Amino acid sequence: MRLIIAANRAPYHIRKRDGQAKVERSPGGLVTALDPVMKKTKGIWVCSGTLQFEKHGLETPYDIEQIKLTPKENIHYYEGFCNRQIWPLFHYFLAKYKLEERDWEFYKQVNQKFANQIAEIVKKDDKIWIQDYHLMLVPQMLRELGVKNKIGFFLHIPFPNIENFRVIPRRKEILEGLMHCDVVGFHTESYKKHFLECVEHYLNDANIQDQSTIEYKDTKVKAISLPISIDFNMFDKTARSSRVIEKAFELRNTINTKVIGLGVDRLDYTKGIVEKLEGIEFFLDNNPEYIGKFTFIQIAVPTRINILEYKKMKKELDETVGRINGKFARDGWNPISYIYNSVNLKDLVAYYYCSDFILISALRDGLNLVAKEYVASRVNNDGMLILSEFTGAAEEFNTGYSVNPYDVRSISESIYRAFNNNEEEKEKVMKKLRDQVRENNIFKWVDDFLGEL
Ligand code: GDG
Repeated sequence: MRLIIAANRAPYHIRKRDGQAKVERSPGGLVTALDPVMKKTKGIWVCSGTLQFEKHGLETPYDIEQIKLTPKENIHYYEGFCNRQIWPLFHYFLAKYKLEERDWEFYKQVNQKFANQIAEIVKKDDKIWIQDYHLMLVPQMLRELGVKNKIGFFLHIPFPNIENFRVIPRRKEILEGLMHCDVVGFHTESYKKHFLECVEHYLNDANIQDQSTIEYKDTKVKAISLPISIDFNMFDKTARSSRVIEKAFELRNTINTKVIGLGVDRLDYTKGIVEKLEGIEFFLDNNPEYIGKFTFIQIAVPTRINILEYKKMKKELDETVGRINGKFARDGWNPISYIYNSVNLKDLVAYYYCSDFILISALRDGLNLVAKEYVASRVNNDGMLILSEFTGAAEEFNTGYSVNPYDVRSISESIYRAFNNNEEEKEKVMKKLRDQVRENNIFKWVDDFLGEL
């Protein structure tokens, strides 16, 4: 069996170091997970892009078929339909939803380009696995092109309830696009339930059995919930390496406060970074005895920097950090240490390893891989995962420390507990979480999905 993956982003990129170009695997759980299967089956990864591997004399471990997007396609398909329509709406940010009529035509056009490309390369026994909200029309388009292979689809973001989903004028076309898959996967039972509710409401001919199988016209689709995971052993091993332990020690020495808290997020309004910092401010306002005793490190990775909403958010974040640090700073100490950049994997694990707690305050998040990476990096069964109840991961984990990020008091109380909970209790929780992630790792996720397919 050969696997064809279709995803918006490429699994490899070109990195220039000391004047030499090298192929580097793109970060993120999905690529890590699928890379071994792709190498083994000599699969093909279809994505958008114009990376010139051959021109630089570079080889990738398996074929990458890139689809070149025009500037207009980038604006209307990627920035427009994907990131100004689907992204805010599926994350319940109705106020940020911007309907631009033309976006839809470009979304269809790019999905068609993907379908054409796949139809051209697919062979009889291949399985096709389409990733995420960028490509929801591809399954139907493939069938229209006569492709009979097994088709799977996985949605990495939440599937919203009907009251949000109904806002999209093209809601029916989107559902119909997915009806041509054999398997459609979601992170949680709630997302699956929302999807089935929308199917039932908008597709009159759909017949849903056992809350999972949909018969629609002459198609049969199975909806499943299967939360994505991480390469547990890789994080565990990295956290035990001398380079990480040294770096973590160095960080603790430099920071030099009793407690270190951590936040790691893409700079996106869904991640609730400003809300998190306001929670920290509330904590210090109400517990002044902790002033000078803890530092919160926030790593915010730039993304989608061409979209106005993201530019505004960066400005708001800069101002919030400045205001809170200005309010509490003394004798060279600042409550918030803010990194607006991405860090390399070993450094990231060192941050996970050295912090007493991680605070994930997403206002809405499909799953949140950072939660699982933190757990996998806590090789001494210590640390604390404070997790927003609005993440998919919260449906899977019982951390004992959940927060409502809209409520500064809830964030503040969780930080208080990070200082005051007894170590035995924390260890018990962390051990259990580690067992869960170790067992339900990313390789099991891939096996389970392909098994269903
Ligand atoms: C989408 C959904 C769902 C972050 N900073 C650095 C860095 N990262 C890596 C993390 C993690 C990834 O980025 C972020 O994953 P998340 O799951 O937290 O969030 P999204 O990017 O929004 O992902 C999400 C996911 O898809 C998978 O289905 O969980 O809900 O929104 O892997 O480690 N990596 C490095 N340096 C950084 O500074 N190396």
